[in-house]
Amino acid sequence: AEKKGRVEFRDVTFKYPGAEAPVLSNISFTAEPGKTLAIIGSTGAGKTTLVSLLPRLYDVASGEVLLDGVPVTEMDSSEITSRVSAVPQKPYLFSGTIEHNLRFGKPDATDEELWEALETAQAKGFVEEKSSGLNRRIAQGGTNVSGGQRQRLSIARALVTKPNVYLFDDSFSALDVATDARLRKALKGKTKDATVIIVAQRVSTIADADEILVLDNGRIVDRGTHDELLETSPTYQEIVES
Ligand code: DCP
Ligand code: MG
Repeated sequence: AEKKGRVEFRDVTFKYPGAEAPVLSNISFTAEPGKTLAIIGSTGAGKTTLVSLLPRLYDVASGEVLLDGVPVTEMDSSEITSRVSAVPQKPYLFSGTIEHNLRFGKPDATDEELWEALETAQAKGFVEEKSSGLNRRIAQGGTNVSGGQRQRLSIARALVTKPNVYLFDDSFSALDVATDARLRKALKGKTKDATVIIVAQRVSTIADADEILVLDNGRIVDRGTHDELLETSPTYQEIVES
């Protein structure tokens, strides 16, 4: 069967409600199953806004966002959430056990599936280190775990749902470079059939992506692989050097 999870943005323009100026203009790209698309750009460039349009946190002003050829505006929100897993820039953990937090998107997941997701997300050791294990209590907002642990639990939660599309919004920034690299390697093995879209700050996180979009002031100013952008994109070079 054909792999699912093809994401297409067609000439998308977006304004926040009440705002005058668009924060995204003429955004067009395709992200394919089995591939990793990365988005990089300075703070305020519109990266989070861009990835929020697929799960329809907002709807576009003009243009179209399609999932496997179907405009997301024509899909049920439950269908979108079952097929697209987003790890938000500020991951949200709620008051309850680790198990509750992990099962959020897939209540019937087995313990084995939870542990597998934790292993991929490099969070297995952290959960195993206390005898309460999966029953360990998380405080509202995840305030009793570190930022990096919150990110990894949130990544594990996304993995549990086994979606067609993963959106990682700056999900690796609180991790040290070695953990970041281990996590992405493990992730690659588990997301072979899925479409992976990664928003990143660090070039090292996305250097091996199949395509990188360089976003500046709401527009895609350059696109290509890491090696291509090093040759052709002054904006990318600036990010590399920063
Ligand atoms: N913006 C807004 N209303 C919101 C969210 C954002 O008006 N609810 C504005 C702020 C920025 C622009 O939209 O001018 C783009 O914001 P993003 O959060 O999309 O920017 P990034 O994700 O690229 O920034 P960062 O790297 O800081 O996460
Ligand atoms: Mg952002």
